[in-house]
Amino acid sequence: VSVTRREDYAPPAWLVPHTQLDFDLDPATTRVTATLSVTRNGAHDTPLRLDGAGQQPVSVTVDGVAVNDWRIEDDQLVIPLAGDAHEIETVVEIAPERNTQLMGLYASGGNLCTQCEAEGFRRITWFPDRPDVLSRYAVRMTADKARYPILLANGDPVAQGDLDDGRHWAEWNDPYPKPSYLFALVAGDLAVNRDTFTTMSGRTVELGIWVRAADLAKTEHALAALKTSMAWDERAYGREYDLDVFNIVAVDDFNFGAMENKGLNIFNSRYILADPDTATDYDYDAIAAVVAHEYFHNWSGDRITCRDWFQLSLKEGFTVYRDQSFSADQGSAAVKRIEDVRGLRAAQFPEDAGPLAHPVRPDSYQEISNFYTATIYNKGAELIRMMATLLGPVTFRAATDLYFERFDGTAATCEDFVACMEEAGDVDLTQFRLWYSQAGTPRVSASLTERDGRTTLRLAQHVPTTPGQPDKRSMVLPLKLRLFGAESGRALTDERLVLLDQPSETLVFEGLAERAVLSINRGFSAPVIVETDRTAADLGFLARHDDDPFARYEAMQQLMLDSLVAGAMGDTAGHDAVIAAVSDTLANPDLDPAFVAEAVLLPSESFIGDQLATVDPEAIHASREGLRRALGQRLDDQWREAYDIAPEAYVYSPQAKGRRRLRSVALGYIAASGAGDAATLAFSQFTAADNMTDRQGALATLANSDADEREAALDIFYNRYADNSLVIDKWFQTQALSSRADTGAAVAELVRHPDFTLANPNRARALIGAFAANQRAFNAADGSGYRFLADQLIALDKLNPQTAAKLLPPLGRWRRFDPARAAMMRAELERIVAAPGLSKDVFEQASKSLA
Ligand code: BAL
Ligand code: ZN
Repeated sequence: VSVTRREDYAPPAWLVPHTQLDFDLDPATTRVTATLSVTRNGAHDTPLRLDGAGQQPVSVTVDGVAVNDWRIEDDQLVIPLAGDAHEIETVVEIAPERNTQLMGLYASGGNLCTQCEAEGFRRITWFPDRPDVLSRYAVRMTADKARYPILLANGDPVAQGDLDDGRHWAEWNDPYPKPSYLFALVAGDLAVNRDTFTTMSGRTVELGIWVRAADLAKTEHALAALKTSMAWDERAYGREYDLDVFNIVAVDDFNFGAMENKGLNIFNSRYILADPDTATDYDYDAIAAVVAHEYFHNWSGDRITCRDWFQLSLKEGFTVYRDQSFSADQGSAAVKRIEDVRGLRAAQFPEDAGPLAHPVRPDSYQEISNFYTATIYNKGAELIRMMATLLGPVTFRAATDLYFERFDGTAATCEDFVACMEEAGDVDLTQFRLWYSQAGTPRVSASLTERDGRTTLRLAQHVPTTPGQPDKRSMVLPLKLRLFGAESGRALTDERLVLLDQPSETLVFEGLAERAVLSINRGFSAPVIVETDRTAADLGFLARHDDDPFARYEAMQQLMLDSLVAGAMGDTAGHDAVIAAVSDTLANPDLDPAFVAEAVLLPSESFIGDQLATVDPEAIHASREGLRRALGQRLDDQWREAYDIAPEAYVYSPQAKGRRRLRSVALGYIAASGAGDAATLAFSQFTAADNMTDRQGALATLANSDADEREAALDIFYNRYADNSLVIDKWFQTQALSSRADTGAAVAELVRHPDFTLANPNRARALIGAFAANQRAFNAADGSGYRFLADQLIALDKLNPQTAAKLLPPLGRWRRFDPARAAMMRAELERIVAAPGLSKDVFEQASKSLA
């Protein structure tokens, strides 16, 4: 097994100031001629080493002369060179239509497109395929004009023309030096939605979103989001767009959500295409967030890239923080924060607590594709957020200005970013840097005691051991806190930011007028787990009175969690405190419906599992369903009141979104109550809906039920959207997420459905990925879920290792389960490791999960 280590970083031996690529495009055989101007970097006598992926060069020339003293060593083309500057030309042939990995140049929906991050460019041509080799690219493409009338690449178009044989050509030039992972081209039969954007210095940028002609009407939302993002980045970060054109292309077969190639973003179509009939509010929000994310990468990623892949969070953590801030500005910042924390807890906390835990800046990898993780992205964003909190908004902006100015045009490191924060903020971030090097979610215990008129807050931190990191040091935890009076409900202190940087600390509050209730980690100021000894009464109090919306939500969640965990452990769970708090939240006219919807939603089954020493999926399911039923029955009137708000014609706005969300949560509780009319209500919502949010919300409720309407709704939905693959993904996913006892069997049947294919990553994730996230179904006591996932994963690995490896982590959670389940999960991991021809992607994840 070959391991790449951060400590082994060495600058490139050769630089490539200029790259000319000539593509003779054809799905069966594409001929790529690459002309690299190379210069020796420093005094050494190392030969030129170019990365490839097993392809044989058709020819190699040096300064115009064919040579044959090259050799292939470990997938590298090694060319001895005498001088300090040469021009190297290689010719290779590749087969896009046989590229099922979707890395490099491949075919999707009859078009040709590329995906190069992280190491796909080497599947196109020989090149020093590492992010610190920045080159100016000139690209020429030749292709059949009828089949591929549109030819796009990075940068600006330069020239185009027709050839006699029905083929045509186009040339594009990107004036900005970039690493190979940002290279892109698209050849296809595409229609465009065009607009322009005038930048803050008055330049006009031609915008284009390219899709198949039938999808053109579904591009308005993405185009609007792009313009909003461009203006936002000027305002919030002073960043202006720098080319004359900005193109986005949507493709159906894509491993990532999207890709930030310079001037030519390529998107998974699920993050572009939307209209009210086919996309939910969640989809609309995600499209705006991903469009913004990729656009923001133009500065945090493209203008300043990463020195090596260990620095991935430099661009991803920062860019996620930027897109989260953007989305917060478009609607309710409180609800956005709640959603982001829920996502972090669902994906990153389990990762940080399991066998695949790694620091935000990892120390080693076998396959870099495995490190596009929630830790690099979402925990990385939390690190940026904490630094922004420490510096305050004005200083943080000065620090990012310094970063953009100092490192523009370079390949930088996480350390470079932190040093800018330190310098502009005039703060010492020495200990803060542990956030980059130590894995694991810190735990904070907080307890408040009162004696002789003094209130004492004791804080202690513990960072758990993670693979390869047995001993942890104390970290800097920025905790926003405030005390409230238990009787009056008034704030007893201002909000203060406490930096817990010792194993334990004590804070004393003198002369408080009444007993204090602790509000801590307000706004989720630190990505930690806080354990408090707050009573149900105090949590209920905070759920009603806390002035920080996140803390208020959190108090409600903790109250629910305490009741659900007790229930799962066999205690007779007390539901009363939860029911009272939910009732008061529903009745409070001052609260935003979008916030109410989040606040009254129970924690997921897997999050409940994360609180238990041993996950008992059936007991957790029963506990949660029990509380849902009790809430549904006891608050029936209130759910119906929330549900019966006057129907309104569809509009996408924060307010309308919030009302739809609350209605769908209410419908879920009405169904959970066992009410006889629940299925009728859901089915009539399903048929009457004028938008996908309401339609899918009703379908999900029915999919969980035994009602007769269930099959009818699934059939109607399928037939209505049979030719829309993104909606058919929802059809698969809704069934895979069903809480019914027969979901495992249903999913096993669905893989035989004519529309199911592992070749399309969205489809694979919609059915297999969703099923593995369904805690109860996946962890069926007979091990059938584990066997099923392993079978699918082994099959998918042969087509697309990167996407297969992403589906593996649920099997790696075996330590969290009882011995019988753990043994079955391990057996499947061992079967995967032993599978013939296994990719290094899946091998790394499976072997680390077994260790
Ligand atoms: N760079 C890979 C896709 C993304 O994070 O934008
Ligand atoms: Zn990104």
